[in-house]
Order: sequence, then structure tokens, then C-alpha cells
Amino acid sequence: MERTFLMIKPDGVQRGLIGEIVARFERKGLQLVAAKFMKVDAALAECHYEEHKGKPFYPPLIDFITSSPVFAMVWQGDNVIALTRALIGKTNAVEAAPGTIRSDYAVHTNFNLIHGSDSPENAAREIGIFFRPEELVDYEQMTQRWI
Ligand code: RTP
Ligand code: MG
Repeated sequence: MERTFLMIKPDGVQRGLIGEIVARFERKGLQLVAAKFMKVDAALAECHYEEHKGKPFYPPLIDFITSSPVFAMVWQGDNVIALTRALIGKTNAVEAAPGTIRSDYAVHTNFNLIHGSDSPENAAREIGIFFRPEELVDYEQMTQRWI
């Protein structure tokens, strides 16, 4: 069973898309493990996006992610990292496949609504910087035998 870190970015929160986005993961049959409505401070933002430090889009990315609250989540399921990346769509909304979150709701690469971990290593790292271990809820997903 794999876990991933998903975060609805400030644009998704401000546009009232938390429910719409969360519903897609629920309908898919993935299991919610943790969720937190919070502001990201500069230190957390720099830690989260450390792989992008030095790139031209890094300063505006840090400004954006700290500008307004986010909705941080942990989800689990078989292949949850690849599945959620597929549901989210490509970084640039122009290249995102129709039906994906970014294609359906985003226009601009810099404001693409949601973050999803891209590897097991990054998922573990990101879950660890956003959540304390006791915030991850351990429970049985009753429908799992059908999904
Ligand atoms: P994310 O990390 O947010 O899930 O997005 P991603 O994997 O699809 O994209 P990544 O390459 O990790 O980039 C992180 C975020 O930085 C912004 N970005 N802007 N202007 C640009 O060329 C550019 N490239 C990336 C996006 O907000 C992207 O989600
Ligand atoms: Mg990324």
C-alpha cells in the first residue's frame, strides 16, 4: 500500500475547488489518511520545493505557495502516486489531458491548483515535513475488497 502527499494550492482554495478536487480522489476509491487546512511559511515552502531552488520559477513559486492557505492531504492506495499524478495532469494546463484536474480548471503553469508527490522518496519526505506521525489516521477502508 503506497502513500502520497497532495496539496491544493492557494489558487484552488481561493477558487472554491477543494470539494471538487477532493471528490475526484474519493470517487477513484483512494483512501484519505490525513488532511490539514493551513498556511505555508517561507521555511516550509523552501523545504518542500528545495529541488527547484535556483530555477527561474522558484521565487514566484515560493511567493505563491505562501500567499494564502493550502489544503494539505495524505492519500493511500495501490499505485497512488502514479494514479494521482494521472488524475492531476501535466504541469502545464495546455498539455494536461482533458478530464484531468489541471486541464479542467487551470489555465497557467504557475497556478495549476494542486501538487502531487512524484516518487515514493518525495512522498515520504513531503508527508514528513507537513504532518506529524500521529496526524496520519490508521483505519480500515471497508470498501477495499471492491476497488
Ligand atoms: P507539483 O510539484 O506542484 O505537483 O507540479 P509538477 O510536479 O507537475 O511540476 P514541477 O516540475 O515539480 O514544478 C513545481 C511547480 O512549479 C511551477 N512551475 N512553473 N514556469 C515554469 O516553467 C514552471 N515549471 C514549474 C508549477 O506551479 C509546478 O507545479
Ligand atoms: Mg513536482
